[in-house]
Amino acid sequence: MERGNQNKKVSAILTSDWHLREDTPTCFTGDFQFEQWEAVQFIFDLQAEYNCPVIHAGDLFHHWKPSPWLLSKAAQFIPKNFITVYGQHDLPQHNMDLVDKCGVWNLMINGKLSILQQGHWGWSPKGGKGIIMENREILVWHHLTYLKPPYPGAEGGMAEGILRKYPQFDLIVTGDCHQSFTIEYQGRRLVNPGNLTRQVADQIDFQPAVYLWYAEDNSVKRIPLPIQSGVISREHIDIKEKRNERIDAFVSKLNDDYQTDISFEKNLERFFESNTIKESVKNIVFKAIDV
Ligand SMILES: [Mn+2]
Repeated sequence: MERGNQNKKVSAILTSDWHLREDTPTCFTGDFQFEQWEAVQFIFDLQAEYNCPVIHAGDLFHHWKPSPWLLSKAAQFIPKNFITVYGQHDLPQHNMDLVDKCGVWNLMINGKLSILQQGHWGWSPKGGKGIIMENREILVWHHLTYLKPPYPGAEGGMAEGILRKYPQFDLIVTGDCHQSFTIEYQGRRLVNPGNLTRQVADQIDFQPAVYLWYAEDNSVKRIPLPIQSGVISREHIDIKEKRNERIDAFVSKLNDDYQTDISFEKNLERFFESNTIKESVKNIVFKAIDV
């Protein structure tokens, strides 16, 4: 089936934040493994159809240490010509010095994917080079990027600001923010593909997607991924909210436009960004909470 634009050549498939996992997210009432592997298979088939690279912007696994079963499944079903960077979820204790312990590393040494030199979580593009594809320079970056801040005081940056700040790149593919969007600025483009599967109740209306990228005019086409309907529940959150008036009162003070799925880990990251904490201390904390 032809999904792309018939008279243009697909140069790459853009995707991010697969967060492959063996357990079922609390909000998910359907068959999560079915949904996850169907999405992976869909991208596998797209890659076979267009015979182009698949560019993934980080967080391949939900936890850096996948079980042997999850690792084998990933090795079996990951699309060919798969290129990624490390997200914080891929890194033991969020530490680049420990990469040889993680699942993504295992897939790399077994030839299932390639890992770019730059663009990992915590990296900054100062003077960095992108990858060149069909005369276009591409930055793949696991960096929180959004159209509006997902929560008050969000680190990272606004998508247009990032495009303006790094004019050397024709295409910037970002990961970390679990929303799906693209913007264009003076012929250059940023794509934040968003996550592969819905793993939090706030994504009840989210349609996961990948983007086909056309180098010739730097355009994209959004391709929705197959999903089951009616399998995301807010019930566990609603019950909690009912039981706790104090939290209710707090939540009602928050701006409705903000996502409320900030994790404890995300809060820690924010704390570390805005305070001067020794690397050795961060490592001990991340190790203690097993990220
Ligand atoms: Mn992520």
